[in-house]
Amino acid sequence: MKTNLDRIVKDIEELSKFNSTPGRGLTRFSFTEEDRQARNYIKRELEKLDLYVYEDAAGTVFGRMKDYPVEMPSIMVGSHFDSVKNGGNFDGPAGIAMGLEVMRSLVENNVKTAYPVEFVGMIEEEGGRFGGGVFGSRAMTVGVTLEELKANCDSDGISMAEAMASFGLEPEKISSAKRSPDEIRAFIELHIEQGPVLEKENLDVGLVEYIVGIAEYRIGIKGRPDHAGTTPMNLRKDALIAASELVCQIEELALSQGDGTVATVGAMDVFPGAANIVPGEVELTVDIRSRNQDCIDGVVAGIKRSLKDKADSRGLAWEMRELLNVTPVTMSEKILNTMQEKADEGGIGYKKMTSGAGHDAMIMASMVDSGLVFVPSRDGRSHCPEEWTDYDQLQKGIELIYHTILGIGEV
Ligand code: HGY
Ligand code: MN
Ligand code: MN
Ligand code: MN
Repeated sequence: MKTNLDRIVKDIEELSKFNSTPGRGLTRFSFTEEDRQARNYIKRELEKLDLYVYEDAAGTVFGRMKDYPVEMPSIMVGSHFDSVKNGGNFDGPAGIAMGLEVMRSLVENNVKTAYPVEFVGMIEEEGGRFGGGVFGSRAMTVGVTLEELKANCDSDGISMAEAMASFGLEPEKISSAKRSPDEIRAFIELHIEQGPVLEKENLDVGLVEYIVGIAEYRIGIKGRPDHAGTTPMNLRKDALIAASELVCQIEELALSQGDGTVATVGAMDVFPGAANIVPGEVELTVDIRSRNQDCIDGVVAGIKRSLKDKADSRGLAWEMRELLNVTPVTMSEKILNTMQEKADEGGIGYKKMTSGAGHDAMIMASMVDSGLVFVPSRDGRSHCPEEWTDYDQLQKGIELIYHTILGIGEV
């Protein structure tokens, strides 16, 4: 083993302390005190290695090897360090621990890689606070606009731009986070599988070939709040009835598409939200995923038809705001082949997989050669306090990426 298990354990355990819901899973939202504590831990670890440590305008943390020409593209390794609400300790931090431990091991073993290796720790991948997600990677690749930062608000109505400014960032400079493809030689992420396959098949790692496309929307349905006792049923403009019919139709739309298409209404708010008031307004989210873009488009079109029918028949208004729209992605074959080679050499059991979860790697893959390694999730659980990966399994994934990086120079 070239990596150090104790340091990997310490990274996960230290990062799990920066949590706004102790005892009720891990919650670490972007641009909060918990974010600050986590990023300071990460920066301290990077600074021990004499790396060039910096942040971009999106708040992504980088740690780049110094002794290479500045214009040389880097091999980026890492993941995200924000979390969902009441989530687990490994979704994101497993990849952060990988990035830190790979940097430590390369520096410690005085390895001269063909390209400078650069740690990357991103934020707001989950979209847990502002919706959408994969923010750090989008800022680096397709770019994010100041308008988006002003439009996306958290549940307290604070916009991303305001949160970033009070966090000490400069949202008006967000376009400076955009990189050109020739600055990055490759991006490699390690992530927990968040599913049951590797554990069931007793495999060490998953080598991700494809990542599903994701379309995420916030839908608003506007009717009219009325007295629950005096308003006859046929005169109501009840937004919740329409929303409830829509939720059932979304399930049918997903089932009708095939190709493993899934759709989820994960959140719904009813306004004013009192027992004796006819619901005047409903806000709901819908998250649609498939490895086939036509299927995603089919569900979206079906939702719009259904909303239009309801609006016409019930006298309601509606709007559908896109939060995220990423097409299905194929990971770099060159990197996948190198991973396979190194896994075979290291006696690491693997299978090629499609990811049903979204990751920063799917955004980076739209611009540069990208690879994604999964490590097993106990009982396939994730986005919950039960989320767990055995540390020796995590270390095997990290070892594989360490050796893959050595191989990329030859790719
Ligand atoms: O939603 C996802 O798939 C990822 O966990 N952000
Ligand atoms: Mn994640
Ligand atoms: Mn997640
Ligand atoms: Mn991810």
